Amino acid sequence: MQAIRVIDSHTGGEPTRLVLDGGPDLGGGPLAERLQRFRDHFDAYRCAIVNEPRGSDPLVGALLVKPHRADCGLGVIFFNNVGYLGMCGHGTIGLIASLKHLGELAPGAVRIDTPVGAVEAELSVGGRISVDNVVSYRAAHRVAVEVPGIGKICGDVAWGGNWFFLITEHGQIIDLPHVEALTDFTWRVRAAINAQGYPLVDHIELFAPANVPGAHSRNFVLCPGKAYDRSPCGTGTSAKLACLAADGKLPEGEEWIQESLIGSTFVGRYRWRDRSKGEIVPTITGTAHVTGESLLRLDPQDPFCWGIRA
Ligand code: PYC
Repeated sequence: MQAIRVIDSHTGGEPTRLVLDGGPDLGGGPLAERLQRFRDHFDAYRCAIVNEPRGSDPLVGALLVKPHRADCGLGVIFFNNVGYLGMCGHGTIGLIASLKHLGELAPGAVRIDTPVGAVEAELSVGGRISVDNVVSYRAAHRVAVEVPGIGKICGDVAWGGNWFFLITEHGQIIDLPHVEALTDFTWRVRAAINAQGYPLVDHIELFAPANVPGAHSRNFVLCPGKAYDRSPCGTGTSAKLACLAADGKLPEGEEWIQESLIGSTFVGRYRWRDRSKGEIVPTITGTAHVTGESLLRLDPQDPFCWGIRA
C-alpha cells in the first residue's frame, strides 16, 4: 500500500499539509514546468492529499521539491482542493515552521523556489517567520463590475503571487457569523470579474475596519475552491500592500497589520522594487504551529483512495 509522509501545521488558523515523502515524482526543470506536470499527470495525488476523506476544503498542500534556481535551498509547489497556487504566504510560513519542528532548519534565511519566482524566508530565534514574497503590483485600479443580483461593485486587480480582486466598498459585514453570506457574495463577484475580462482572478478579498487592537484592517478572502482563508492570506496581504503603495497610503518600510476573519494577524511591509512601475517586494511576518505528523495510506481497495473530487 502506498504511503505519503506529511506534516500538518496551521498559520493563523489556515492549515498546510507539507508532503515530505511518497508524493509524485515531477522530475526536474523550472517549477512552473513541474507544476504543469503535476496538473497534467499526477492530479490524483493532489486530490488524495488535500481533499476529503483525508483533508478538507481550506487545506493547502505543499509539495517539497528540489529547487531549480541555483540560489535556492528549497523548492515548493502549493495546491488546494481544486487546483494549484502560484505562491502561498501562509503555506510558506507553515513550511518553515514544519522544517524547524523536524530539526531540518535553524534560525536564519533560506531562499525558496516556487512556480512564480523565488521568495526568501527568515526564521527568527523566537519562531516568527518573515517571507519576502515575489514582486507584487496593482494591475488595474477601480474596475467596475456589474454583479448579477448585487449591482455595481468597484475594486482593484492586483498580483501578490496569486491574482486578487480587492474591494473596500461592498456593504458586507465581515465577521464569522456572516461567513455564508460573504462566501455567496464573493463567489458571485468572482464569476462577474472573470466574465468581464479578468479570467485569472481566482481570489476575492474584502476589507473592513480591524477589531484586533493595533491592526489596520480586517479581511475576508475567498479562495479558488470556495473556502475562505482563516489566515489574513499572505499573497492577499501582498496584493493589498501593492494597492496601498500605489495609492500613496503606506510609506515604504512602515507596518501594515492585516487581521483575518478569525482575528489572526500578519504584519506586512514593503520596499519599492520599481516605483515607476508600481512594483513592490512585500514582506509578510507571522507564526505557524505544527498540528500533526502522519502517514497517509493509499489503499487500492478504498473506493475513495484518491479523494473526493470537489
Ligand atoms: O496565504 O497566500 C496565502 C494563501 C493563499 C491561499 C490561501 N492562503
